[in-house]
Amino acid sequence: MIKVRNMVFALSMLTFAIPNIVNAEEHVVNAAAREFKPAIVYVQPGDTVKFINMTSHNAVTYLVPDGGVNFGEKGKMAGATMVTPPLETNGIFGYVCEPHIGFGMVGVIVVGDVSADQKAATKEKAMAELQGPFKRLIGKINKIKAK
Ligand SMILES: [Cu+2]
Repeated sequence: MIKVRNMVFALSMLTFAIPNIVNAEEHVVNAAAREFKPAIVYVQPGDTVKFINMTSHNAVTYLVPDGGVNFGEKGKMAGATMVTPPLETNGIFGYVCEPHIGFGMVGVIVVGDVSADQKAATKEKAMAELQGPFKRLIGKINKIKAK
């Protein structure tokens, strides 16, 4: 009896999970010379972002929405390619290439619809928390299209 119940539970979880897996998209960002292209990416919750041409770069989050998962490893190169974990949390993820932060090699990933208030709050957080060249993320936040 317990086994049947577990099976039913497992199947119901599976049917719940499948649509997300099928719909999840992988977006590509190219680490071209000293900039991320595109530097602003709009994704849906559950999507991933794949960074390519990363041999001499990394992509490390310095700004994450509440409850959001960081990606990239501080002080470490990414390898040839790097894929973020599924980005489930709505909001703005700001990341930088640490070796090239001085060149403004930074980018943002916008997960889901972001309101003007959310955008303003993220900008405020960035101004309060980010130092020196990391403030370059603010320029990218300014260019995000709020909905
Ligand atoms: Cu770089």
